[in-house]
Formats: sequence, structure tokens, C-alpha cells
Amino acid sequence: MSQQPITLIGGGLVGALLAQQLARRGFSVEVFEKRPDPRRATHSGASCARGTSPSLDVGRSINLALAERGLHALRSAGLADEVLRHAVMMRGRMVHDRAGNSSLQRYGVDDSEVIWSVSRNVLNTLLLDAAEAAGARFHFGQSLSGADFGRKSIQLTDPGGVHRQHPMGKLIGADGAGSSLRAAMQAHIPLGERIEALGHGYKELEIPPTDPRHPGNRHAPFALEPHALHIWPRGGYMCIALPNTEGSFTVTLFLPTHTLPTHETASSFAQLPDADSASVFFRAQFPDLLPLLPAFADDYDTHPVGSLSTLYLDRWHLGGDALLIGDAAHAIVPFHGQGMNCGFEDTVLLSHLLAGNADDSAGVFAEFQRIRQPDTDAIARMALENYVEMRDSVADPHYLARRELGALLAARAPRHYMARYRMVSFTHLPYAYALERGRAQDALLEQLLQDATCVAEVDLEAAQKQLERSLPPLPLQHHG
Ligand code: FAD
Ligand code: 8RB
Repeated sequence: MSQQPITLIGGGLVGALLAQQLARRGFSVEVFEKRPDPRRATHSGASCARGTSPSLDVGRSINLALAERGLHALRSAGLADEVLRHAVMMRGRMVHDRAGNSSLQRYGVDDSEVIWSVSRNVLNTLLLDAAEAAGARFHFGQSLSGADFGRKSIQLTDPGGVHRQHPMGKLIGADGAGSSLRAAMQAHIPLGERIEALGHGYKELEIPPTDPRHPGNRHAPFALEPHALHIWPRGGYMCIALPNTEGSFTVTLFLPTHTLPTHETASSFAQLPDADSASVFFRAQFPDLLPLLPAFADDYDTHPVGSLSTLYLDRWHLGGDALLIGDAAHAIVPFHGQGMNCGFEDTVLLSHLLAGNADDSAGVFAEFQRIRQPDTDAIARMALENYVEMRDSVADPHYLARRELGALLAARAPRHYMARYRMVSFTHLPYAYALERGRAQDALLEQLLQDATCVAEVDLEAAQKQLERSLPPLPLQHHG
């Protein structure tokens, strides 16, 4: 048991889970969170009372995909079962083509390999309750506005704009992609920050539940198959939809922010400034989706365009005084659905390292970055690559052939082949391993398909032998 006080900045998803993990291990943990307590906050707007579980599902439904890495961290906090009770299983991607046809591409080999759609509000509430129960102390409406590392003091600002100084314990910043602690650290010493904008933005829209008195479809109250992550791939852009427990879906449009001069005809948010222009675009590009969006005009005009970028830092910590974790250290683009999962995995490693060596925070923070950064670099890269896969490749015959051959090899030689998506989403294999192994497997599949016009022409017996000869077995004890 250590009495070393820890000062956590940010009580979002990663901050709340880390607070629970550290408090449970006997650390004294204090959390400063900019926003009001989401368990008490009253939301303005009509959506307040919606939801089957009013105590948890308040506000606009924003959902996240939870996969094995995140679930594993929640299991270690004793929260996995409770979270899954509020989640919708997604077995695969449902790809909707331009003609209005849809087909399911499974994510895993069976229903043990699925991802889960869970509301951010539900998750945050459960995490805050658990962290408080473990002994962490939360201070809401307290925003970090500066840090004096010489005097070991932080500046906090309340909602009325009043500043105060507070002594800093070991500082840990889980204050998200726009981290104030990161800015305060950089004022002290350069962190080597690099922010790479994707050049695409996003906008959220909503498919409401269907009317229970007129179900009119086999999935009621869901307007679409509930147990899938829906994708409308359109080449340079796409829409996706994730199910919510109460029958609605949160739809996200991903689109370039601006049109490049060389692509005069390409679409972008700049060319679609309002719902009038956007509805013409949707009628042409997403004709089967638009009718499911009764509040399209209002959603489009009132929801902002979000920006997307990847954050890289050379340093995550200032000696043993301050460390960044989660999005504050390594924000990524959303296309692998791993931002939260990765941040949750961070908390497992960090709390483990701290528990083992509470008196040497400089050593622990350095070790944390040393172990973790190759993996966060790898998921940053795979997230970027998965955008192209989702918006483009999922409808490409050559990609589908490679996928099919991969599945056949995985069935014949499960110790030697596992699709990269499965390594990322359903195992605890390091992200850097998944990236490297995925490259080697893809090269082999390409080679096997080079001389064949279709998968049926591939000699599977020979292909399996070649796979087993050229790649070492997977370290499958990491399987979730
Ligand atoms: P955040 O969740 O951003 O929390 C930061 C907290 O710090 C907030 O509570 C904030 O109020 C607080 N804070 C900020 N500044 C200060 C300050 N100065 N002082 C005190 N407190 C402060 N990830 C997935 O794995 N799967 C998904 O499907 C997925 N979907 C997403 C959908 C959307 C719309 C978005 C935006 C992100 C999604 N992500 C997803 C990514 C995921 O949300 C993030 O990776 C994750 O929330 C990171 O957690 P965090 O605690 O580091 O940051
Ligand atoms: N951030 C996701 C996947 C992979 C799906 C697949 C993709 C929305 C913002 Cl874009 C996206 C995935 O390969 O078939 N799993 O989970 C979640 C995703 O977007 C989330 C909802 C999102 N994240 C800003 C918007």
C-alpha cells in the first residue's frame, strides 16, 4: 500500500478507469474534471427522458465500439458484465452498396468474436461509480489551467472563471486529445508534438427507433439489423451506423473537409455547408439511408463538423512529475474503433507498473512509454489504414478474395493465420505485433492469389504448407 498521492486530470473514460485501478491498489487518488458530474448533470434539449434506463441513458446517444482490449480492462475492474448488460452485440460489418443491397462480413470466426456498441454516458457513469467506490475522490467543474512544476502546484479554474492553486501530487493527464496538461508540460519542456490532420471531418446523424405500433420490419424497434456495424462505403467517403440499446442508431458521415483543386467534382463538407445541399448529396449517394433519417435537416444544421487527426509525441512524461495517458498522449483517427480500447489497455499496464514500483515514478513513467509507444504508433497506423478498407476495399473483389482465402487458411491452420482485424479486436497481442504479422500474412496471400484468378483455383493444401513453413506459429495464449 502506498500513500503517494496521485493527481489525475480528466475524469473521462480513461481517467475514471485509471482512478478505479489505482484507488483499488491503495493509492490516494484525486481527480479534477472540467465538466460537471454526468450523473447529476441535467441536459438541455428534448432527448433528456429518452431511453429504457433513464438513470443511465441520458442525453444524445453517442456510442462506442468496445472490443476485447477494453473489455479485458473492464473485467479487471469488475465491470465487464454490467457494461455488457447495456451493450448491443455487433457480429460484423453490414456493407450497403449503391444499389441498396447489403451483406454481412463477420468480424470473427463465431459469436465469441464480436464487438459491442455501448453508450458513452452509460460507460462513464459506471466507471465513475466504480472509481468512487474504490476510494478515488472526484472534483467536477474543475479545469486544469496551468502547472508550475518548480513550485509543485497546479492552477484550477471553476465554471465561474475563478482560479485557485492546488498542490500537485504525481500528475497524470487523462484529459483527452486537447489536453491542457500537455500544453502546460510543453510550456516547461518541448514534448516533440506532431499533429497530423486527416483532412476529413465527421458529422453525427440519428436513425430513431421505428414506431412499435407499426413495426413494419423484422428488426423492430431497430430500423436495420441491430447486431452489426453498418457501413455505406462510397470510395472517398462513407457513412457508418452503430446500434443503441433503445432501438436507435448513431450514424456518422465521414467526408473530406475541403475539395482539392485537382478533384473539382469530389464532395466535401466545404461544398455541403447546409442541409439543403447535403440532402441532394445524400439522395444521390445514400438513397437507402436518407429515408431512415427523419431529423436529417435539423441534425445536419445543428451538429458541428468534427475534426480528425493523429497525435504523436516524443515524450509522454516529465521525469517522475507528470505523465500523459489515453488520447492526451496518442489520439488516433476512429476507423479501427480502438481509441478507448487502447486507452483502457494503457490503464492496465500503468496501474500494474505503478503498483510494482510506487516509489520510482520517473522509472515507471519512462518504462510505460518505452513499452507502450511502439504499440500506440502501430494502432495509429492501422486506424488510418482501416479508413481506406472501410470506405473502399470492403466493396473490392480482390480484397474480398484475399479475405476469403485468409478465412480458409485460418480454418485449416488457426495457429498460423489470424486476420489482422481479429488480432487487433479479439486478442491482447501487442498492436505492433498485429501490424507486423498482418503485413507478412498479406504478402503471402497476395503471392498465393497472383497466379490464380479466383480463390477456388488456389491449392489450399500447398498454401497451408507454405504458410506453416514461412511464418512462425502465433503466440495464441494472448487470445481473449
Ligand atoms: P476523453 O474521453 O476525451 O476524456 C477526457 C476528459 O478530460 C473529459 O472528461 C474532459 O472533460 C476532461 N478534461 C479536458 N480538459 C480538461 C482540463 N483542462 N481539466 C480537467 N479535465 C479536463 N474509441 C473506441 O475505442 N471505439 C469507438 O467506437 C469510439 N468511438 C468514438 C466516437 C466518437 C464520436 C468519438 C469522439 C470518439 C470515439 N472513440 C472511440 C475514441 C474514444 O472516445 C477516446 O479514445 C477515449 O474517449 C479517450 O479517453 P480519454 O479519457 O483519454 O479522453
Ligand atoms: N470517432 C468502429 C470499427 C471498425 C469497423 C470495421 C470504425 C465515430 C468518431 Cl469509423 C469506426 C469502427 O472495420 O468494419 N469498429 O468500431 C467505430 C468507428 O467510429 C466511431 C463510432 C467513431 N469514432 C469521431 C466518430
